[in-house]
Parts: sequence; structure tokens; C-alpha cells
Amino acid sequence: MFHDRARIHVQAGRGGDGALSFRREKFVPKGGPDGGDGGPGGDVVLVADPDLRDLSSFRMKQRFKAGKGGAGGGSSRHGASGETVELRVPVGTQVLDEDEQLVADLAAPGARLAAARGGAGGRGNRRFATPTRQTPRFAETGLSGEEATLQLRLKLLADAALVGLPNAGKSSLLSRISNAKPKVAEYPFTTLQPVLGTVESDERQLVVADVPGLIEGASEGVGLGHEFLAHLERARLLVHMIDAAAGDPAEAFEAINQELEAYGAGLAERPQVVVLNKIDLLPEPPTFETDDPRVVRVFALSAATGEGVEAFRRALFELCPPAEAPKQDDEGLADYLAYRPKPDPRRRFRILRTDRGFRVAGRASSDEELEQALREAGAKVGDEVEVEGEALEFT
Ligand SMILES: Nc1nc2c(ncn2[C@@H]2O[C@H](COP(=O)(O)OP(=O)(O)OP(=O)(O)O)[C@@H](O)[C@H]2O)c(=O)[nH]1
Ligand SMILES: [Mg+2]
Repeated sequence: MFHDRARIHVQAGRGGDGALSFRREKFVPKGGPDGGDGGPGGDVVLVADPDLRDLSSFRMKQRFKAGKGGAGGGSSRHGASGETVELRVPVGTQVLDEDEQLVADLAAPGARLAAARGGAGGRGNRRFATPTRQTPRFAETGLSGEEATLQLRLKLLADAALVGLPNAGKSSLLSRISNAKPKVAEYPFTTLQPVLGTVESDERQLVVADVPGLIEGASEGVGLGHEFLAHLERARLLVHMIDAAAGDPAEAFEAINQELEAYGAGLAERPQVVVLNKIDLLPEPPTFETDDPRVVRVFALSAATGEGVEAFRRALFELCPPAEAPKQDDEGLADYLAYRPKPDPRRRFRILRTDRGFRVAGRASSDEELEQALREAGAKVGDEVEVEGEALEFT
């Protein structure tokens, strides 16, 4: 089976607590505060791995938890950072949140997404010492890590994808031009899951996808089509295969195009190469006239005898110019494809108590929201509120 969907729950680690500690030295009656900070919690990170084919690794396990940060200690010792958990996903995995919003598209090998970020460690009491407060008897607790339920959807990345009615000879052609060995048989729906093949030239490689055959109604879920139409979305070129020995090629051409249009997602506008297959069965070369602007070339060949296949293979490289490598930002996210996670309203900021008042960790979206949260936490006019390192008075 080919698993192109998974649902996972990710939980980042909690930050370690800050320490409450005072120096104890011989002959020094009252040592100063020396409680160190807690370590940050570990993240849960998704990494696009070119060696993975599908999402089947998530069938057995769906819940992932990163490590807790260690507590701070005396003598200003920092707590250890929590262990990060890395989950490998195939290249082309899209990550969606519970509202079906796209969070990230891991379309480049090595692309990473911090799916849940670890909580910050609490500050030790050493950090709260001031000239007027020399013995702070408090420290912060660590913050909890982010948590999310995510949907993973694999959409294959291919330079070109074969489309056509069942039995047109798509798998036969792919096995001729690439390293893939898909099953070929004389009955429809032989191919039950997408297959990727690599086509080689002296200086380049192309990835060609073979997806299950489409029939009328595929876009509405008839046959196997709908499930797999998603895998055509990211092919730059569609190779439209037609069995030229089975009736009027124009009819088969029309039937498939209607399904592409009904599916949407830009498939109806994608450039197409028409391949008229099985010419070995025809006494005369087939004719196919079209003024469809999407059709960039028409080939006649036989996947069975190999006639015309080499010319097609060579032309594929011209028709699929090298793709620009996705740009990556510092975090390794492909920037044109990376969407920032929508902040979880419950976890965007937190209010912590200090001995003088309150501290705001994170950022509220508006002053009103912050004020309301502070009031709920018990803040009174005149209390000190520390926001982003600045001490303010609550008014
Ligand atoms: N005579 C002849 N037969 C062919 C040719 N190409 C494919 N076939 C035969 O047509 C049948 C279907 O071929 P497949 O490659 O499995 O077709 P497909 O488009 O992948 O079919 P599905 O996976 O079912 O969608 C098989 O029996 C092939 O041997 C050809 O050029 N000439
Ligand atoms: Mg097939």
C-alpha cells in the first residue's frame, strides 16, 4: 500500500524550572542568589527525507513527544536542553493544521519544520536580584511546549506525470524510459498506486510519475482517480497517453481533459504532451489534430516494440527545463513554500507571577487582550508588569 496521508499529534518538551538557591560559602554568612535557569524544552521537527517513499512509517505510531528541559541548579548551573525529536517525512509532504490550513510544504530535500516548539526554561532566582532586592526567594517555572494535531499529505513531486485512461500503456512507457518497473497487464487498473521513475540523460535526471488510470467521473471519485489526481498537481508537464488502437484518440483525449478540469487545482491549464501509443497495432500512422493551446507536442510510438520511444525520451528533457532549486532560509525552510504556523490562541503568551507583579512571556496580539489576561490573573493598578524585558506599571 501507498500511504499518502497521516494524522499525528506532536508535543514539544516543557522548559525546565529555574532554580531557587543561595550561595553557601564558609565564612560568608549570607551568600547571594545563585539559582540557574532551566533548559529549554525540545522541539518536534519534521524533516523531508529523499529516501522515503510514503508516509507508512506513521501507521504504527502517531504521537510524538520531545524531551523536557532540565531544571536549573545551584552555583548558577543551567539546566540541560530537552531532547529534540526529528520525524522523517517524504519530500513533497504538506503539513496542515486541524482547520485544514497549510502550515508548511516540505518540498525540498532536507526542508525542516519545527512542528511544535519547546517551552522556554524558567529563570533562576539569580536573575531577579536587584540592588533593592538582594534575596529573591522565587524562581520561574518552565513554560509548557507547543502541542498540535497535524495532518500530513504527500503530494508527489515529479517533472512530468503520465495521465490517461486505464490500459493506455502508461506503465509500459515508464518501464521503457526509466529505472522503474511498474506492473504491466492487459486489464484496466493494473497500477494501483503512484510510481516514480527516474529518467537519465548524460547531465540530468527527470522524475516521471505514473499514476493509476483515470476514467470518466474520476474527479468525483469514480475508479481510483480522485485519490491520485492530487499527485498530478505538482508535475510541471502532463504526458497524456492515448491508446491509438482503441477507437478515436480525440474522444479519449476529451474524456481525460474533462476530468482534469473538474478536479481543478490548475490541472486543466498544465502543458501537455500527447503520446499516441500502440502504433504497432495500426496499419497506418495515427492522425491527431488539435488546436488545444496546452498541447506542446504530439508523439506516436509503441511502448511494446520501442519504436519512437527514444525520440520521446530525448524530447522530455527539452520539454522539462531544469527546475530552479527552491530557495531555503536559515532554518532550511523552502521560503516560497513555507507557511508560518498559525499561532495557537491559547498558547501565544503566558502570564507569570513575580514577587513584584507579573511577567508576560510571549506576545499578545493586542493591548486589550493583554490587559484582560492580566486582570484575570489578578493584576491591580500599580503592579509591576514586565513585558519583553521592560518593567511597566499596570494602569
Ligand atoms: N500492442 C501493444 N500493446 C501495448 C503497448 N503498450 C502497452 N501495451 C499493452 O497494453 C496493456 C496495458 O498496458 P499498461 O502499461 O499496463 O497500461 P496502463 O496505462 O499502465 O494501465 P493502468 O495501469 O491499468 O492504468 C498491456 O497488456 C500492455 O502489454 C503497445 O505499444 N503496443
Ligand atoms: Mg499502469
